Amino acid sequence: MSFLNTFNENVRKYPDKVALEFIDPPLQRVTYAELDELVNHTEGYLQGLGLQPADRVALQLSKCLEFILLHLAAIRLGCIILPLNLAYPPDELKYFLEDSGAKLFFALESSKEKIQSILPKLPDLQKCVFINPAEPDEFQLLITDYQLHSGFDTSLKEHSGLLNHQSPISNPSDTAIIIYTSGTTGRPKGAEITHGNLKSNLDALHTAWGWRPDDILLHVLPIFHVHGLFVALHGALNAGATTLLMREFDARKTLQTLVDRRCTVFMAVPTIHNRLLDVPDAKNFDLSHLRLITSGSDRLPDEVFTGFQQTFGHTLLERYGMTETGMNCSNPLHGERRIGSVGMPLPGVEVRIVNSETEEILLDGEIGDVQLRGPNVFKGYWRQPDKTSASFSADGWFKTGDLGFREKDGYITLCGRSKDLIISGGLNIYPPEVERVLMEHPAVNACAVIGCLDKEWGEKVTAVVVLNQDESVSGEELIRFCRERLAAYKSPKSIVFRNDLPRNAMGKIQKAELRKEVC
Ligand code: MLC
Repeated sequence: MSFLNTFNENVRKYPDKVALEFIDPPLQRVTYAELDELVNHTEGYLQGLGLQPADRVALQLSKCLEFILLHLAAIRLGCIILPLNLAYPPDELKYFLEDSGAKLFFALESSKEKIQSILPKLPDLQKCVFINPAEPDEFQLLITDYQLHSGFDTSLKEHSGLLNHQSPISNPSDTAIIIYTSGTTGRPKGAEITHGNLKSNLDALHTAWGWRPDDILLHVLPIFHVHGLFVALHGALNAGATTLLMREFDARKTLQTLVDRRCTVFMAVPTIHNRLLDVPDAKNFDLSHLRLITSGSDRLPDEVFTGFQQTFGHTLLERYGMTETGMNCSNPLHGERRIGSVGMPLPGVEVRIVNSETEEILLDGEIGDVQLRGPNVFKGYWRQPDKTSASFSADGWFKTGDLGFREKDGYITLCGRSKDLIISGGLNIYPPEVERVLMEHPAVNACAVIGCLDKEWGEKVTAVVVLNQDESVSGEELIRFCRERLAAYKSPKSIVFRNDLPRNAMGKIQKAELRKEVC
C-alpha cells in the first residue's frame, strides 16, 4: 500500500475540494480531481520520455506546482524521486546526480547558465528539462503535448480506465525517495525511503495529530525536505485536506494568512516560529481558530515555547524526526505538551536509550544514545552497504546519533548529540564537510567548525581557523571561498582566527573546549 492509494481515494471522495492553492504569484488553485488529472498527464509525459520503474528522477526546483506534479507522477510510476535543495552549488549538485545515477533531471530555467557545464559529465543522465514556474502554462503545454512527441495515447489509457489509478502502485519495500544527508565521514549519502516508510509514518501522524478532511494547512516550508514534503504536504493530501502554499516564507504574511484564510494547521521549524514572535504587532493576530501548530527539525528553545503561549495563547506541539526515519516521537494532541520534550514514540515506533559503549539498555532518567526501530526506519544508504550497517546496532536498531533520556511516564527528552552535527534554521550541517572545503584553501593550516548558540538560527556555523605561517587571508575571503563550493546555509557565518587549536593527547581537536572559548 502506497500513500498514493489514499490520495486516489481522496480524489474519488472529494473531487471538487481544493487540494492545493499557491497564495503568491503565480496564483494557482487545483481541486483533487484537477490535481489527479494533471498528475496523470505528467505521468504520461514521463512515460513518453522513457522512464521505467526504479529510475531516478532528480528535481531541483522551487516550491511550485510543477515540482508536486513531477513528484507525484514519478512516484506513481514506481520511479525514485531525488528532491534537491536549491541552495546546492554546481559541485554538490553534480555529486548528487552522479551518485544517484539520475536519468532525468528537472531544474529551474534560471539556473541553466550556472549548471549547464556539469550536465555532459553525467553518464547516466538522459535528459535535463528546464522549467520556469513563473510561466505555468509552458509546463501545462509540455505535459499535455506529450502524445505528440511520444506516441503515448491518453485517450486510450483514459478509455481503458488505466489513467484512473491503475498505474503501478509499488511494493512497500520499494524505494520511493532518496534524500541526501551528510555525515561525519565522506561525502553525503542518499537515504532510501520506501513506500512502506512513507505510508506507515503518514498513518501514525494521521492518528496522532487527528488530521481531518476539513483541515486547512498553511505550508511555508521548502518541499525538498522530509518536513515540508512528507509531514506537511503528504500529510494533507493523505487526509483529503486543503494546503495553502507560500512560495517563500514571510513572517507577517504568514500571520495574516493564518487569520484571513481560517487555517487550522501550521507546521514550522523554531527559526520560523521565532520570526513570527518577532513581528512587531504579533499579539494582534488572533490564531485561536488553529487546532494544531507543530514545531520540529531542531530543538525548540524554551523561550519560543513560552513566547508562543504568551503571544498567541498556543502551546506548540514539538515532535522529533529525521531524514532516515521520518517522524519518531510527538507530544500529544490532547494531553500535556511538555516543554523541552519531544513527547512519546509514535504508534509503531520503538525507542530505546542505550549506553554508548556497551549498548546496554539504560534506566529511565539515564542519558544515553537514542536508537529506533519501526516501519518508519529507512531501507539504507543508496549503494553504501558499509555505511548502512554502521548506522544500525548489531540487533537491528537505527542509531540516531542523538543523546536523550526517557522519563518515567514515557516522554523522551533529547539533550545533545553523539554525532558532530550543527542544526541551523532546521537544516543539518556536518562540520567535516565544511572543514574539508576550508582545508582546500592554500592559506589554511588547520580548522574546526562548530555551532555557536544563536537566537536567529538556533546554531550559527562558526569556523575557527589557523593559518599557515606567513599567509594572510580575511574572514570574508574564506567565507566567499566556502560559498563557491558549498550551499550558502552550510558556509560559515563567522570566522575566528587562532594561533592553534586545543587538542587532546591523541591530537584530536577538542570542540567542546573551543565552543566554550569562542561562542
Ligand atoms: C537560509 N540561510 C540560512 C538558512 N536558511 N543560513 C543558515 N541556516 C539556514 N537554515 C541563509 C541564506 O543562505 C541567506 O544568506 C540568508 O540566510 C537569507 O536567505 P533566505 O533564503 O532569505 O532565508 P530565509 O528565507 O529567511 O530562510 C530561513 C528559513 C529557511 C528558516 C525560512 O532556512 C527554512 O525554510 N528552513 C526550514 C528548513 C527545513 O524545512 N528543514 C527540515 C529538514 S527535515 P545570504 O548571506 O546569501 O543572504 C528534518 C527532519 C525533521 O530535519 O524532523 O523535520
